[in-house]
This record gives sequence, C-alpha cells and structure tokens, in this order.
Amino acid sequence: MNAIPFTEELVARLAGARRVAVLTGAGISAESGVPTFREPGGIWERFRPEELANVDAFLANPALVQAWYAHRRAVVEEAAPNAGHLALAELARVVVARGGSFVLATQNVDGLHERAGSGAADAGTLLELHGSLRRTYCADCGADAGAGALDALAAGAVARCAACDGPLRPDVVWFGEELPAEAFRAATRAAQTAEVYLSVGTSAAVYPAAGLPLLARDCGAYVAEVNPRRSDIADELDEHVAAPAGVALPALQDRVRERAPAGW
Ligand code: BV8
Ligand code: ZN
Repeated sequence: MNAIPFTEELVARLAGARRVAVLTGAGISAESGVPTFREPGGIWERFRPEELANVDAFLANPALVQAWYAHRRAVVEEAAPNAGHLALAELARVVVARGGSFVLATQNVDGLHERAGSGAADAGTLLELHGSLRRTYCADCGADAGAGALDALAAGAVARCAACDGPLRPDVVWFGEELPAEAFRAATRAAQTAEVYLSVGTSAAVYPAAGLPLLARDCGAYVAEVNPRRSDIADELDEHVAAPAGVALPALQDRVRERAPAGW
C-alpha cells in the first residue's frame, strides 16, 4: 500500500504508457518557495489580477507592473527546482527512453521546469503556455530587451526601450492575450493523444489551459490530478492524489521505475 494516496491503476498505466502528457500550475513551484496565485498569502491576495496581469493595467501604470514582475523574477532567481520538478523530468526520460512521448505544458513563467531538465534532448517536450519571466521585450516595437531589463529599477521608474523609448514588458501572457499559438497547439495535440494525463498544482481556474485535462479525459486518457486540495475540475477527473507534488511525484516515479517493462 502506498504511503501516498495514489492508486495501483495510476502506477500501472504510467508504467505502460507510450504517450504521457502533463499540465502544471503554480502549485508545483510552491515547494520551491515561489508563491501561488489564489491561495491565502498568494500573489493575488495582495494584488487583484485585473490590477497587474493585463495590458491595460500595464499601460496605465507600467512602473507598478514592471516592479511586480522584477520582484517575481528576484524570487524565482533565488528558487531552485524541487523534487516534483525533478521527478517529472525523470519520468519524461523513462518514457522517452522506451520509445514513448512525454509532453509537459506549464502555466508557470518561473523557468523551474527547464532548470530541472524538462525539455532537454532526452526529457520530452516542455511548452510554456503563459510565457516566461526570463524574456523581456518592448511593448511598442517588440524589440527584445534581455532578461534582466526590468531588474534593479529605481522606485517609480519605467524601464524603456533603447530603440524607441517604449515601455518594456515581461514576455508573459496577460489576461485577454492569446497564448503562444504553436505551444498551445502542441499542448492540445498532446492532450488529445495522451494515454495518461497528469494535472499538477493548478486550480484549473484559468482558460484555455484549464481545459486541457478535460480534453484529455474526453479523448480517452486516464487523468489524475496531484494537488493537496481539489481543483475546480477535480470531480471530472479519474483520480485525485491529495498530496503535495514534491512528495507525490517522486513516490509515483519510484513505483513506475520499479514496474516499467525493460524496453519494448
Ligand atoms: C485567452 C500571467 C484568448 C503570467 C496569467 C475560456 C476560454 C478562453 C479564455 C477564457 C475563457 N474563460 C475566461 C477566459 C479569459 C481568461 C480566464 O481564463 N479568466 C479566468 C480568471 C476566468 N483567460 C485569458 O484571458 C487567457 N487568454 O484566453 O486569450 C482571448 C483573447 C482575447 C479575448 C478573449 C480571449 C490568458 C490566460 C493567462 C493569464 N495569465 N498569468 C503570470 O503573471 O504568471 S494567469 C495565472 O493563473 C498564472 O499564469 C497561473 O499559472 C494561472 C493559473 O493559476 P495556477 O497556476 O493554477 O495557480 P493557482 O494559485 O490558481 O493554484 C495553485 C494550485 O496549486 C492550487 O490548487 C493549490 O491547491 C495547489 N498547490 C499548492 N501547493 C501545492 C499545490 N499543488 C501541488 N503541490 C503543492 N505543493
Ligand atoms: Zn521599442
């Protein structure tokens, strides 16, 4: 019997799956010390999304939004991938090594999956659906401004483009903005073809990303959620693993490694 509340069915399905897909949200980075959005003490508790994560708020007060993202970058620079990030990268290597496909779509912009090894040559595909804090560009002319362009700003200052003096913004997807088309298309295809789909650390409150686990279920995947709490879509999924990602995913990966057929 597992100490962690996941079923033998989930282990068996993961151990035998050729096509695995995953959606992650802020919860997988919580154990790295990166605050989530909608929990007590979360980012949105102090600021409302409308104030910060949309282009109108940015144009109305670029200094506030630039400072908020600079703060988030600083938090993330201090953070390290945790056991949950590392377990997903390891699981990807196991599935890819046996000739399968592994696609990890993240709503996170913190870069911790990449730093954990996800998306590297032997570790499947990593899709950043909401962009990345590591890229900054000019809101007017689109010129790339380099990762640290918003850092170390004087209070109230606005970081501006060297080429046209436009305000610089983080390369993240704000409310009302389209997700990167190719990344979302690939994430959709992965949900449609997955045999096993894991939804990890997301409240499933933000669309269209939150629709991916439901699409996977509609297309016949076995869908499990890993989250200490039940998300908005938990009742529609096959399994809810009520545990933190940093505890559940390494335990799951260990069981899969024990059971995985040696090659095919
Ligand atoms: C768009 C910016 C097309 C980056 C963010 C239907 C279809 C399409 C759009 C919509 C729709 N309905 C509504 C919309 C509009 C809107 C939307 O979804 N609104 C919501 C609020 C209803 N969607 C959009 O605007 C999207 N764009 O659709 O474009 C379009 C274009 C024009 C006009 C119309 C449509 C853009 C969405 C992206 C918005 N950008 N952030 C940034 O600053 O980071 S959203 C923000 O929420 C983050 O990106 C975050 O990733 C995302 C989701 O949050 P979560 O990651 O789930 O985090 P949360 O705190 O909510 O939950 C954490 C969970 O972790 C909890 O459940 C907790 O229990 C759990 N947890 C905690 N600890 C752990 C844990 N789990 C595991 N282990 C732990 N240790
Ligand atoms: Zn410019």
